[in-house]
Amino acid sequence: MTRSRIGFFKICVIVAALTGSVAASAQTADQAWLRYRGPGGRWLVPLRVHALGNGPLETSAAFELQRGIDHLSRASVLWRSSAFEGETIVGTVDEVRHAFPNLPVPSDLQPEGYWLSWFGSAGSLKGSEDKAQLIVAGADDRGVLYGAFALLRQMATGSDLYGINLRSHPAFPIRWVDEWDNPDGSIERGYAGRSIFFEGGNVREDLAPVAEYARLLASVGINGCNVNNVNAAAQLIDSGHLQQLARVASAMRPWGVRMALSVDIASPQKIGGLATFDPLDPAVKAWWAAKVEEIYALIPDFAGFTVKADSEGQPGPASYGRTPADAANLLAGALQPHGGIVLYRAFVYNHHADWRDPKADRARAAYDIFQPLDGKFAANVVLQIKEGPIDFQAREPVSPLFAGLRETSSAMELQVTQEYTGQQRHLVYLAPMWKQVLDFDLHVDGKSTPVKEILAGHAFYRPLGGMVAVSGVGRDAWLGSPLALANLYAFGRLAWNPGLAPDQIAAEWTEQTLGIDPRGFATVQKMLMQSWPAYENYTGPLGMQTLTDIVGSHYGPGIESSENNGWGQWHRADKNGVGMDRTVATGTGYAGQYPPEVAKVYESLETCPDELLLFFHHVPYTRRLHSGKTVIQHIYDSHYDGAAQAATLVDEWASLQGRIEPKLFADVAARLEYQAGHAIVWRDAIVQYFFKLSGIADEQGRAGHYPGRLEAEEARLTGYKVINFTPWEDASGGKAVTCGDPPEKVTQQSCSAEWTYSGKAGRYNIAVQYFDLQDGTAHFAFKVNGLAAADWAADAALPSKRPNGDNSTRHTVRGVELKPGDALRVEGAPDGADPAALDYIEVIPVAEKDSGKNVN
Ligand code: GCW
Repeated sequence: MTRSRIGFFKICVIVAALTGSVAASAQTADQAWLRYRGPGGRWLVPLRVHALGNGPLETSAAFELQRGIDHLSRASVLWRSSAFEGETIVGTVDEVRHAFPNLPVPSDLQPEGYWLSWFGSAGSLKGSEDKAQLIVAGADDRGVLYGAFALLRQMATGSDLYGINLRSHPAFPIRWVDEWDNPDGSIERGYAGRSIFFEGGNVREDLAPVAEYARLLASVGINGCNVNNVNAAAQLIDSGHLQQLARVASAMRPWGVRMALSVDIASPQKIGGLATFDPLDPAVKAWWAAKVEEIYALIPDFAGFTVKADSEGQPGPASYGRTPADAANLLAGALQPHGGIVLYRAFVYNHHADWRDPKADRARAAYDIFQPLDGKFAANVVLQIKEGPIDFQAREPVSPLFAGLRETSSAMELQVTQEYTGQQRHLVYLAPMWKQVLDFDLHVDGKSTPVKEILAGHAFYRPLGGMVAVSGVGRDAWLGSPLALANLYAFGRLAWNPGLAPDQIAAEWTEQTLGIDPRGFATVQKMLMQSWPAYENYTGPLGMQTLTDIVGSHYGPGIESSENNGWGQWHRADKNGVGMDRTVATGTGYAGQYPPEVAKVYESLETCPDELLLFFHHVPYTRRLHSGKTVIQHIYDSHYDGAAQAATLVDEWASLQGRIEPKLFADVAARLEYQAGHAIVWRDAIVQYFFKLSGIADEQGRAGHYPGRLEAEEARLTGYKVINFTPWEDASGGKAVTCGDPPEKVTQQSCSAEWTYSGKAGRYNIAVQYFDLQDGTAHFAFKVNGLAAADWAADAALPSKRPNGDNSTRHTVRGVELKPGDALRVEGAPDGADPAALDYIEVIPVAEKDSGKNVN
């Protein structure tokens, strides 16, 4: 039925009273995508919700539907008339069949699946037999809940429900999020404030945000949440903490989200008083069996354990010469009688590898360790494998281990929390990356074998499998940045249906979250889709990985930090070439871990795709890519392109002004402006680094030339001292100036840098590149001929206590009139341990139509 036809009916009617009240929590799911604001159109839905059963999940489903319908009906132009009677009916397929024996209720819905169906006319008259019935039927309790959310999603994205007949079920049984929260309330690699679960060593009193989080998770079909860091604190499973954790499980239970815990495999020794944690020791086995009994007595629907062992300093079975299978099976044996599972992480590697050894290769580790154990794991063990063989880089090939396990279930681990992808300060929509991984064809036995088919258990007939995202939500607006929530949303949607297209998911999320008109959400959808390619371009293209500080923040540029150490994220750049030789013929042999069809493609320089060339091959800078460019030229170009793309995001968002809530608009605008500035930091660091190392000129003459740039170290300085920078490439020309020396408290009142302008008279934007350190709020002022043109506070929370690429920040003073001879001056007032360090200023002509771009 078309929307215009709807107008012929006297429609929609009864706004039933809400059956409950929204949790009194400051942090709610409504602040993410469950806003139920609607597309503003007209649709048809019976407003009265009727639940057939009274189980807790069904009650949540009915409550949520009623709440959503109520909100949406207020937001939309609905036709109301008391003449329309109908109901939205919620129940399991059994309940629906029982209540409506004549309806063609499907008998073959898959677990957790649902069926949405409309019966009756669109606008039946009061008293007529032909009442409209919109059925939300679930295969089971969870299916009911997911069906209710699916219906709400249809409504919120403007779908016509009249005549709907929709069935759906999840592709994978395991759809979990992992939180890396510590008992003290901090979150490993979290960028959104403190934990919603823990504080001060204990579970928090206020768990309302946990319930709201579970609601958010349920809305996209996520059914498990592992609540503590995989670098697990053993005490969390002592009896006192388990009592507390039972409250967390209860908070999530109404939304069908089962709680899981990360465990320290040395717990029997650390908290159990045993002399050993040897997985084959009978006393250890008995300890775990009793511990698991205790857990299930408190949390009957406990989902299971996640295990990080023998990895990055965590204890593991290797201490006793035992295998990961021994450790996993020990826990699996304890959990099995209760229906629990073990997610054993394949992220096991030697972080003291010998970087001088050309055969050493961290990428090989997971396959080398776990593939030989295939078939040795208990049925309720799932290997949790990071999507790539290294560690959530801007781009990696798919882990070959997915193809190497035929008798072991596997789940793919990925990160919503943007550890190596901009830490939520950069907009990077990751669904396109995940989709590539899910669709990647591993060609097992010469047959088409997309990763998603392996995870679904179809490829090797496995009973378990799925997707797990390290989520990193915190108390700061869930993920800190509003647009970053698109990643959490997309994760859930892909874990439900890996066949969905990332741009479609982006549109869905945008429409529900921002509720803007079609032109508006097309803009946001486009921005999201541009963001990962842009980030890859200005950080680490050609499969070099994210060229960040890998021993510290994992945030700003730090190209050499990955070399000369045992962590194994090597790119092996030297004066002649770059890339890691992972071929079978001359390298580490990693390429040979793939099935032959795939191995062949990566092994050969001729066929290896450009985007992964340097992951598999060490090549001279002058090697020509398939694109026709040399490697070095591609490095230069991609960084300039990436920074320009980041600047485009600023413009695109600006075009939405007035059509988005002002607060949200301003928040995102500031973040994108920051990102555009930081993309320039990345661009310049990598370009100047490779320019110096290779000595090869940029065909476009940009490397080493920065029009309009005035270096702080060349200014007339008062108080400021010139410093040699570490790493050198993170400051323009390798030098900056600082007003005192962090991290000790700086005592200087203020310093200044002054230049005499010698360019043409005109109107300019002045970019001031400074370093915004954590502990203290330095202040800056920009003056022309002694007159203040701008001042601002350096109050951002960025990583690192020293000036470097993590905290190099750009502030643009717009529309300044200049003439030759003008004195341009930056004054920096340090505060705390922030020495108001300064890199340069850049005088950028205002284009005829000032686009607000920050690039030169
Ligand atoms: O990416 C690395 C992170 C660690 C993390 C580890 C892991 C929990 O830098 O912080 O530790 O991976 O996945 O275990």
